[in-house]
Amino acid sequence: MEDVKKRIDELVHILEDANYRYYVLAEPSITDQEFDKYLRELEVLEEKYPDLAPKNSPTKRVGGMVIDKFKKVKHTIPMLSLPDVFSEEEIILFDERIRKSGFVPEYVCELKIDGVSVSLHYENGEFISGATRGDGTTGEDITHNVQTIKTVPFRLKKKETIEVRGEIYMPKEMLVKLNLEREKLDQPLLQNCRNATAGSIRQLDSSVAAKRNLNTWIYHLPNPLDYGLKTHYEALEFMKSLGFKVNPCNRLVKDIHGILDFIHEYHEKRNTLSYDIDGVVIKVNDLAMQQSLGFTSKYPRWAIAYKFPAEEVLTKLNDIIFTVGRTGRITPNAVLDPVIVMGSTVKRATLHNEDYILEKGLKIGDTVSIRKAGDVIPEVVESKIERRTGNEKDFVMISNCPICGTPLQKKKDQVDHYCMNPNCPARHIEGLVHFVSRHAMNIDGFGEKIMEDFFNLGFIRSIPDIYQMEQHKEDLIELEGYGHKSVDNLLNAIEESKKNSLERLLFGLGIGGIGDKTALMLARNYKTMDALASKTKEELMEVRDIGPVLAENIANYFSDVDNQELIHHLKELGLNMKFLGEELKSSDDFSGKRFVVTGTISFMGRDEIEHLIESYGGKPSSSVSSKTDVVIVGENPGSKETKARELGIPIWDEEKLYTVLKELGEL
Ligand code: 3B9
Repeated sequence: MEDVKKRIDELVHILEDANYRYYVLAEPSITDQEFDKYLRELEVLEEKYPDLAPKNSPTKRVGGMVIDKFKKVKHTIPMLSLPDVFSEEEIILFDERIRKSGFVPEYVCELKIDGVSVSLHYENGEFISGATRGDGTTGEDITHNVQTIKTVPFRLKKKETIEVRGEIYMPKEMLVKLNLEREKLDQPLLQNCRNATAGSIRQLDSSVAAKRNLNTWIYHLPNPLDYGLKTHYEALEFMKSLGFKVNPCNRLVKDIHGILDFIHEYHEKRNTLSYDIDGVVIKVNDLAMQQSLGFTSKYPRWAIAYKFPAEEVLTKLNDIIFTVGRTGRITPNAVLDPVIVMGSTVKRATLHNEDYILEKGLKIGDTVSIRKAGDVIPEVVESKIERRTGNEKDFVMISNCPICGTPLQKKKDQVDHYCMNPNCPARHIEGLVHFVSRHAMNIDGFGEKIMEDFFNLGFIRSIPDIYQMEQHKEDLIELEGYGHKSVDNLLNAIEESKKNSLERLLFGLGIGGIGDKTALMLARNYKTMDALASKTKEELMEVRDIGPVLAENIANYFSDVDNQELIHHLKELGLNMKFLGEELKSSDDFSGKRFVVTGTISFMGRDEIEHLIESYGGKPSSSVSSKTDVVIVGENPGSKETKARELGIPIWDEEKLYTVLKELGEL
């Protein structure tokens, strides 16, 4: 037992040290394989001897902890924010005001990270808790999510009892990745790193934050005098020496010139940083000086935040083109000479609707300014009227649908135009989107937006067109947002989808009344498309669960010549038309995990839940033990819930289960 305890301590030490060297110092000391080996050894020991598992174990960093609500945390020392200034004049005034009080200050310049403020507490060098700023007085306990951030030390290099504050942020690269995923799933894009960070740490389940690659910069020590420190810069150095990630760009400067140099330097370097900054923070270095300058009702008098102006670049508005959404809504889009704004190329920008364009008075041929104020989505700000040559053309809203020619309509008191033709081919977008969607052909990287683009460009107007996209490869690469790699990936995914089992194709065709479950049942029963297509209504009705309406729909569908041709065409294009056996679905939430369901779940029967868990490769079981990964708790749960809480096993309430199943498209 003593040996085990010693080994656990040793492993914790090795892993945390490796973590620190890798993530904080960026000087890896062991290989990933070694790290994984030690981590697994520790996991095994902790599983076998749960009583010996340390509270702050590196195994906690992988996430999986679920809380049922955010606890409020009162900040003993308030968490203040900073007054914003937008010009260099205001910084000069700030400096003058301080010097007029009789001080000769030195300043510390820091970067203003576009993230979320956090307070971290340690006791005897051990990580205890993390909280958001909230309103400055009261924040929320986000310990479970903070634990997953690799740069937050679990053990300090000295056994201090201490609070430090800083910023949690998401690297720019991660936001891009996340938005690519969200685009595929047709979820709204995250506007900036701050929103993405806030969304990640406001999750009850820490597995989300664990996957978001969150990071920290620590910049404030609330009780510097307790550690004999005299300046803010010393406080930064001290926090660094304890193992915190302190930004290496921080700079001690002598005077206003040093401040302005720093601002200019980082305005330039801004796009080369791996994280988003929205400005620079300037603080009086001397703590005694800070103290005598004091506070206004809201802010310290010894610090300000200079905000960078939003980057605007000029380019030419070559055209305004219209796209039709699957609801018939018409959207005007600016076609621009490609320009780089905040590090990414912009060729198109949405102009929302007619009013938006008229309010801005945009003309085709105008030089326009484009802004991406730390945000992801580019915006046309205004026309540069002084650059007009007289050759610009007025913008005229179209009056007919660009796809079917039907006169457009504007709904009362609304700004958007609609094509109201229910048979407008643009409406087919819906069917096409359904065909490629996750539960149908599951073509990775093919969201609604992309389908709308391809439809409007005329590349895809029917299902077979999807399988003839190769011929548009070069055109696609030319388009905004579809690089070589993403086009290759998409074409590969399309090719792969040909191999899908019959039920996916059946569901994808959108035959009235055939949901994914019915499609699976039909595929299981008839094995091939031809067998199904040859059945009469009466024959179909012999199968359990197929009623007269559904049977008729199916028989009608296959007797329609157009549909027969479609299926023939798809066969020629190489699509599989056979049932390939039961498919195992997968999900990080379920796969390989042991579940216990207890109590009554209002929206689903116990059997059905257990069946779903199994279909995702999870294992339902009836009793709670240390091997249980998740306990799903419904109404009147009883002793299993108590046991789960005692063992610290993650608990999903109805709401959590609902969210997970909803995300998987099971509800
Ligand atoms: C109570 C960087 C940011 C930042 C401070 C920052 C945001 C805020 C701040 C922190 N980036 N630095 N610094 N790089 N985004 C300077 C406002 N300081 C405080 O929150 C703070 C709080 C203080 C002093 C400072 O003293 C009091 C003690 C008791 C009552 C009232 C004040």
